[in-house]
Amino acid sequence: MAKKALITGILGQDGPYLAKFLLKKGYKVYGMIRRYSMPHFENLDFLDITNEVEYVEGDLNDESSLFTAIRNIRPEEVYNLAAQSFVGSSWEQAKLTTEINALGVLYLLNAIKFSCPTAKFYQASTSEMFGTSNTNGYQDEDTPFHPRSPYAISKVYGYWMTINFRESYGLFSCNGILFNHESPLRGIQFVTRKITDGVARIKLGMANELRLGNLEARRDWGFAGDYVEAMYLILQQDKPDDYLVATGQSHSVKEFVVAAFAAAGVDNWNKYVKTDPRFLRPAEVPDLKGKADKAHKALQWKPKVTFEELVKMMVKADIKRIQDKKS
Ligand code: NAP
Ligand code: G4F
Repeated sequence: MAKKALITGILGQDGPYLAKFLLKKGYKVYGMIRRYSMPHFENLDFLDITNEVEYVEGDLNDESSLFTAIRNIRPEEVYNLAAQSFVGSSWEQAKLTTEINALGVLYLLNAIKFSCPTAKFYQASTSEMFGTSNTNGYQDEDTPFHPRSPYAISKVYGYWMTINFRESYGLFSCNGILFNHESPLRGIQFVTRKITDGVARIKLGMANELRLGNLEARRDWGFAGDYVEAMYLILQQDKPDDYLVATGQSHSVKEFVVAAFAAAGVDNWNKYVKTDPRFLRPAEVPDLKGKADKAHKALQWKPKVTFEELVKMMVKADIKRIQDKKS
């Protein structure tokens, strides 16, 4: 019998990459979707797996929908990827962000505890929890948290609740503390995709400027397709535990911009890029760079796609996407 995995957040960036990876491994994949006014399966279509996933209705804010889904499916593995994941919106929508990202984790853990306690649970935790904190210029599993946004604070709650269910009830519940990971499926609001989409439009003569916020912020950017493999590996270990997943290299937003313009073959990037205070945050996380030694050793996980390859992949995909729409 095929193993069953339930993925929340199936329509986002990571959900489709993880689903594709698990389908290749022979899993039956269930994807949780909330009620939508307009269907949006583009990311699953992009990976050609829309019809291979079985969909279940549910919302992290609706406890009973989670109980029903867990009770009916009885999955071996649950990957909780659903979230209000955009840091920038979390100041304006702090309550909603907290309800989904914090309480949603509690509801899902409770559903597992009461309806299928053998299910292994993966929580999508984040490097944002570190905020301004670092250990000799890096963050690792021992670096204390200093969350700087309602988003990061909500994720700290989910992180500790995941550990608490492990320690209190013996659940196989684990955190992946993932640093920024990107792809052609990245939401358009996030800075990498905003840049590659903007550069593609400039290249094709459809725009003549790109407005951004803090160009000096630094992130440890990896490829989402590599990072979902780490999620899977975390749940295959003998004991539940928490792991940091990162490339170990950081680049500034400006460096990403320069690389994206170069990938598109457009000169003079600073002619097009304007800084705009609308995109500055009330409290910034200036520099994230992860030390993933534990994941390298215990999971035998290493990222494959380099920063330069990632930027090129995203720029190429955005140029193609726009050209395909025009034709
Ligand atoms: P994403 O593209 O924003 O996808 C999140 C998904 O969650 C969306 O499909 C969304 O559904 C769904 N969702 C939101 N609220 C929900 C609710 N109340 N009930 C059910 N589903 C809901 O995020 P991602 O980049 O794939 O990231 C996956 C997870 O990893 C998130 O939890 C994120 O916080 C975390 N994370 C991401 C990164 C990163 O760099 N990407 C790094 C660390 C951690 P709709 O499509 O209906 O809006
Ligand atoms: O792409 P971002 O919006 O991602 P951020 O805030 O790092 O969060 C992402 O990664 C986290 C992991 O560390 C996830 F947990 C989270 O769910 C999400 O996936 O912004 C990256 C940086 C920030 O410092 C921001 O201030 O880029 C800076 N930035 C500069 N100009 C901008 C812009 N960000 C956005 N979104 N838009 C701008 O115009």
